[in-house]
Amino acid sequence: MTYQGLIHRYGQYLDLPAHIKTISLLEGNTPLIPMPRLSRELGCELFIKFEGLNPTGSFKDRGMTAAISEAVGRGAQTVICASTGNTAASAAAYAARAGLRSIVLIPEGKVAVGKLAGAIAYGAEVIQIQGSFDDALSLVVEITQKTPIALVNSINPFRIEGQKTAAFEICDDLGSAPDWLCLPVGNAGNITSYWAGFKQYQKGLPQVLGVQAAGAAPLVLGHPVEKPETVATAIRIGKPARGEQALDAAQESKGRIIAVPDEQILSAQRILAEEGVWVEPASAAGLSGLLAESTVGKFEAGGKRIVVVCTGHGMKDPSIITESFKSPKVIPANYEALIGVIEE
Ligand code: AN7
Repeated sequence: MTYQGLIHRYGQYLDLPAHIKTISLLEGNTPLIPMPRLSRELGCELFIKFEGLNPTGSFKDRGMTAAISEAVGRGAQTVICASTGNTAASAAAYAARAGLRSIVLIPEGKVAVGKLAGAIAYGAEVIQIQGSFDDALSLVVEITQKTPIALVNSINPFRIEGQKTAAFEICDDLGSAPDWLCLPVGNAGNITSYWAGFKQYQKGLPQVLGVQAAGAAPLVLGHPVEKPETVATAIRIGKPARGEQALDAAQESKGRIIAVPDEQILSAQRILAEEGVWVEPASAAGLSGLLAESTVGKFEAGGKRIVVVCTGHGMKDPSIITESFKSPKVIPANYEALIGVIEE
C-alpha cells in the first residue's frame, strides 16, 4: 500500500480522541540522510533528519495533521496560531485541506519570505503584530479562551502527539535510538515531542542537545528574553511555552541546552549546504551546537551515532542567501563570452 501519512502509519501510538477526522498531506516519512564527510571529520556516524522535506517545508506538518484532524473532527470552523512563519504556513495548508478558515499572527517584518508566501498561498488571513512572537502567542491564547476559535500552536497537546512521530521514524530507520539527538529549540514543542516519543517507543533513549540562538536563549539564561533577536527568525522566541519540558528533556536525557551565536549558525548552514543539504538558518542550529561543543572539547563524538534534526528547508528563507552574495554575472549570449568568464 502506498504511504498514507502519519496518523495512518503511527496512529496507534498517538493519544488522539475518537472524534478525529484525518486530514493529511502525506507528511512525515522524511529521510535520515547520512553525512559521510561530516562523520569523518567528527569521527562519528552523523545523520540529518531532513524535516524540510515535509509538504509545507518544515516539521510543523507532523503536529498539524494531528491538531487539524482533531479540530475539524470536533466541528471547529476557524483555527488560529501565532507563528514565526513555519507554523503559519503549515496551519494554513492543513486548514485549507480541511475546509477551515485560518488566521495567523506573525511578528511584523520578522518572518522569512517563503513562509509568509506559503501562508498567503494556502489562503490564511495573515495579521502582523507590532510586537514579538511571544506577544502574538499571548493574543491567540486569549482569543481562543474567549471564542470558539481553535488554537493550533504547540500548546495544543495534539501538536505534540503528532510531532512524536519523528522520534518513531528515527528509531524505525536506525533500529534503535541514536546516542545523541541535536535540534534547535524555540517555543520548545519539538524537543518536548521528541523526548516523549523516544520514551514511549522504547527503542532506547538519546542524549539531547537543544540549541538556542544566543540572542534568543531564555532556557540558557534562565529567564525570559524581552527583545529576542537572531538571524534565525524561526527561533526568535523569548518566552518558550514549553520551556520547563525542554529543560526536563535535556536533564533527564543527560544532555543540555546551549546557546550559539548567529555567525556559527550561518556557518553550520553553509557546511550543510556544502554536503548537499540546504536548510533555513534556525534548522542549522542543531549542527552549530554540535560543532561548537566538539570544538571546545565538551562533546565526545567518537564512534557515536548522532542525529541532527534539520527542521525546515532552505527555500523558506532565500533572502538570507541572496543578500550575502553578489548578483550573478551577466554576459552576452555567446560562447566566447562564456568561456571568457569561466576561465577568468
Ligand atoms: C525551522 O513556526 O515557533 O522549539 O511559529 O520553524 O518546537 O518551537 C517555529 C519554530 C525550529 C523551533 N526550527 O521549534 C513557528 C515556530 C524551525 C522552526 C523551530 C521552529 P520549537
